[in-house]
Parts: sequence; structure tokens; C-alpha cells
Amino acid sequence: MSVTAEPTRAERRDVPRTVDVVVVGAGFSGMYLLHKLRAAGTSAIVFEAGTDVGGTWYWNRYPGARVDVESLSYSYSFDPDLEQRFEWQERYPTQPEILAYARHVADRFDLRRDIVFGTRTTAAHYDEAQRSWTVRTDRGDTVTARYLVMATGCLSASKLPEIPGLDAFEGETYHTAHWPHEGVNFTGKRVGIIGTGSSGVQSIPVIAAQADQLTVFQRTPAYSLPARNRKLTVDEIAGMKSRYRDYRKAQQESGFGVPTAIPTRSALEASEEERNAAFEEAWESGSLVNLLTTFTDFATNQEANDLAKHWIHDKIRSIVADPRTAEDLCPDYPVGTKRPCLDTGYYEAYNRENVELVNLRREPLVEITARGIRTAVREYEFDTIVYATGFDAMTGSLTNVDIRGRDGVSLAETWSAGPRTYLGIGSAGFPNLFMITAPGSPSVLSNMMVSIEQHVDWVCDAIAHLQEQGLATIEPCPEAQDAWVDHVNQIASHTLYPKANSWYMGANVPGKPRVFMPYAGGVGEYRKKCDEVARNGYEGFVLAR
Ligand code: N01
Repeated sequence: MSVTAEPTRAERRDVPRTVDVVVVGAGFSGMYLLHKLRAAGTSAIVFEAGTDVGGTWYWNRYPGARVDVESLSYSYSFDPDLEQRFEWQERYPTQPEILAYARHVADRFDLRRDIVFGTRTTAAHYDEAQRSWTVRTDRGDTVTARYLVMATGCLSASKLPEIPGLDAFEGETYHTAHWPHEGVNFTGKRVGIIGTGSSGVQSIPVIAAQADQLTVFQRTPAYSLPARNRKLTVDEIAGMKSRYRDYRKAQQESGFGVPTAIPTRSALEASEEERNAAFEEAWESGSLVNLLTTFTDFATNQEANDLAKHWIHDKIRSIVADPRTAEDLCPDYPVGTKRPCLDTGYYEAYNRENVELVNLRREPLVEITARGIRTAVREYEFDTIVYATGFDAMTGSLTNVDIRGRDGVSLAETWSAGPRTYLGIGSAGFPNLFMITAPGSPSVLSNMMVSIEQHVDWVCDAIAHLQEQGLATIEPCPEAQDAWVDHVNQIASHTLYPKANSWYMGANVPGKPRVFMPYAGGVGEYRKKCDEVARNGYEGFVLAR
């Protein structure tokens, strides 16, 4: 496996004035898009803010960062030879291993020559007369393209806590989503960390093992399952490689993009003993999907979900020695309605003498000071503050770019009451704009690799169709979009998802409209719908000459 060094800004390639497609982002979506477009003879250029490929795995280098989907599943399926050649090391690969995979793919398909690194896309305006997009960057580039594809990821626009004094602290500060490439040494340091989502949960045990003192500031506790990570065995890898084609098909037809046994009965029908055995099995398996699919009504029935909730509370109490800390770590919202976490030694970390939990529900954050963090109760002093405070999820990376469609209308304004898309792929009023894994698609509720590949295939097929038919534009019709938005909302309303203040709902960003953004009907059902739309001549889209 050869992995090249990250290109420096000096190696930035020339930018053409005109291409068929501008792609924004060189994460797993942008990389596959470029490969596919090129293979179809379509000219494309990719703008990427980072200095190399990898997207989320380029930026999120915090200690303990891993994916929560198994490596043999969280990988591209489009090239069987790539599948056979790449050797995953661990069940849940580390960020460096995933980034090495992304680089391997970039090398293998010679992708970097059409990627402009170190360049952030700032604006994209549609020119109705020319039927083209004019894309601008922070490096002064201006490119026109027939199509614009936003492959900007769902968790790319990081956010800081909305409290005064962020610039006041005199020590070191880090955000988990912008971790220094050279790493951070916490030895001998007093560290404060704000946030207990996946990034906090993964980094807390690692920082705790190194730092002198770690204080965790928690607003909402997470549900976290032990990952039971381990090295993959030679037999496991060979076994998967021998049945990859069947496995990929099963992924595409599954609910979460991870094949799993389909539950057959309600948690309320099972005896207490049977329920506990099912929960224990899921807990021991180290698989979030196993937990979420223990019973048919886990995601839809409060009473059924409460049974899992109380079972997990007991687990937390059995691990965490200090009773008050254990109670503070027990979440009160339904299991699975905020993204659950997968950890290595998370709850155990609170048994260390150098770790303290501050429950912000009891003592709210007031400000960041020169010396540390002040809550309503006291000031805590630190050498280092880590912000694990998440993202303006799903929409932030789209609305942060000044995207203007027909008549100069802005995407951010159009979505001010919540994102509106048809299939999570396009938005009415924005011809020839495609979005990869946007709101309205399964996206963050799925194994992202499966959803990314499905969207990229669909978008590339649509572009090929337009070119073959001599058509100039494709755009969702407002009626189809309205019906899709209603459908997405209706599905969500049958679940417990809207009951939590999650980033799925936009609830972590003050002022963001509360709308459940992803499509919760499952990857398999969604794929069928997208295929049907294409088969019926892109039903619900307006195609124009
Ligand atoms: O972000 P988060 P993340 N004051 O939004 C808290 C994926 N991911 O970076 O819950 C105080 O989940 C916030 O509190 P609350 C995965 O999909 C995957 O951890 O809003 N606290 C929360 O505790 C994940 O879900 C992997 O009340 C504040 C935390 O900060 C997604 O990325 C690994 C605050 C943010 O948690 C995001 O995860 C990492 C404030 N003002 C990430 N603002 C894996 O594959 C925010 N918080 C394993």
C-alpha cells in the first residue's frame, strides 16, 4: 500500500475557467464523484479546503477518533479489486487508518491531479441565461460549470459553545474537528473538555490517561456502547473478501446500510428475562445497529424504548463507582434519538481519580475566562480547553457557501424555515445543483459509505442522461419536493426521534429551525424510490432543453 505525503499549498494545481462539473469537497463523496465523472468522460474539478483528501477523516484527528461502523463495511464497494487489495487492521479503524485508506484510493485512481487543495469554495451563483454555475473560492478562482455538486459532508461546519469569553482563555484551546496534525501532548496538563457527543466520548478516556487532571463539562449525557474493538483476524478478512458481492447487496437493501437480523417482535411482548438477554447480547456485541434493532418497536414506542433506557441506566450504574456521577451520566431521552456513541473505556474513565464530571444542568456554563471555565457555581482553572461541541449538522456546510439559484435566490434564505429538498439530492429553484447525502435522504442515519455511493451513482447517471438526451437542466419541481418533505416528516413523526434535542433536529444550534432532517425510512426503501424516479424519466424533476 503506497501512501503519498499531503500536498502542500505550493503544489496547488492550475484552475480551469470552465468545466462540466464543479465538485465541492474531497471526502469520500467528492473522491468517488471525481473518479466516476472522469470515467464517463465528463470534465470535473474538485475544490477542497484541506491539504489532502479524506474530508471528515482529514479534519477530525482528535485522540481516540474511530468510525462506529466496521471497517469491512465502511469502505467503497465500487471497485472489487480495491476491496480485495486493501487490508483493514481493526474492527473499528482509527482515524489514521481511515485517512490512509482515503489516500490509498486517491493514489490508486490518481485523483489529486483534479483536486484543488487548500481552497475553500465561497460562492456559487446560477446564471440563468448561460445555464451554468459560476463558482468562486477564497483563493480568487472563478470557474463556470454546467453542474455543481456539493459533496461537503454532513458534519463539516464545526461549532463552538455560545458563551462569552471564547477569546479570553490564555491557555491552549482545541476543537475536536480541527485537531492539529502534529497531535497534542496533554502530559502534566489540567484539561477541561466541553461536550459529550461521539467526539467527547471517544477522546475523554484517551485524554484522561495522559493528562494530569480532566474535567468533563456535560450538558446532555450520551448513550454509549462499548465498541469491543480488536484486531481483525486473517480468517475474518478472508471470509468477507470471499463474499463481498453478496454482502454489498445486503448493505444496499438494509435499513442502516449495515446488514443485520430483522427484529420480529415487540419489546413489550418479550419477558423481562428475554429482554435483558437481548440487550446484554447487543451490549456485548459492540454494535450500535444490533442495539437499535433488538426489538421491532425500539424506535417507535416510548414504553418499549424505556425498557432499553432503564437497562442501560443500570449498566452505567454498574460501571461507574461514584453514585452521583453515575446518575449524571444517565440520559433521560429515548435511546437512539440522539446519535448513540461507541466507546472504549468511556464510563470506566469516570472511575479514575484524575477525572471529574461537571453536570451543566446543575451548574450551567457562564463564560470562558482567562484561566479556565466559569459555571454558575465556580471557576475551574485549566492549561488546556478542548471543545467537543459538534457541528451545525447537515445544513451548515451547504448554507455557509453563498449558493444562489434562479433569480439570485439564496439557498440559506430558502431554507430559513428548515431544509427543503427532493430526495435529499436537489432543491427547487437551484437547477443543476446536486447535494450528496443532504437532508431528506438517509444520510447520517446510515453507514455513510453506502449512502454516498448510492447518491454518487444516481447523480452521475442523471448527468449522463442529460448529456445523452441533449438536455440542459434538471431541477426538482416544487410539488414533488413538497410531497417528499411531507413524506420525510411523516415518517419521522411515527418515530421517537423528534423527542430529543438532537443535531438531527437542528436543536444544538440556537435559532436553527427544529426539523428532523434525515429520511428515517431506511436505506433500502430510499434506494428503491430513487431508482424508480430515474426509471420513470426522473419523475418529479423538470428536465429542460
Ligand atoms: O458532536 P455532538 P460530536 N454548552 O453534537 C455539547 C459523528 N461522529 O462532534 O447534547 C454545553 O454529538 C453537546 O451538548 P448537547 C456522529 O454522527 C462519529 O461529538 O447539545 N455543551 C454535546 O454533548 C456524531 O453524532 C464518530 O446538550 C455544548 C457535544 O457538545 C456527530 O459526528 C465520532 C454546547 C456535541 O456533541 C457529532 O459528534 C465522532 C454548549 N453551548 C463524531 N454546545 C464515530 O464514528 C454543544 N455542546 C464514532
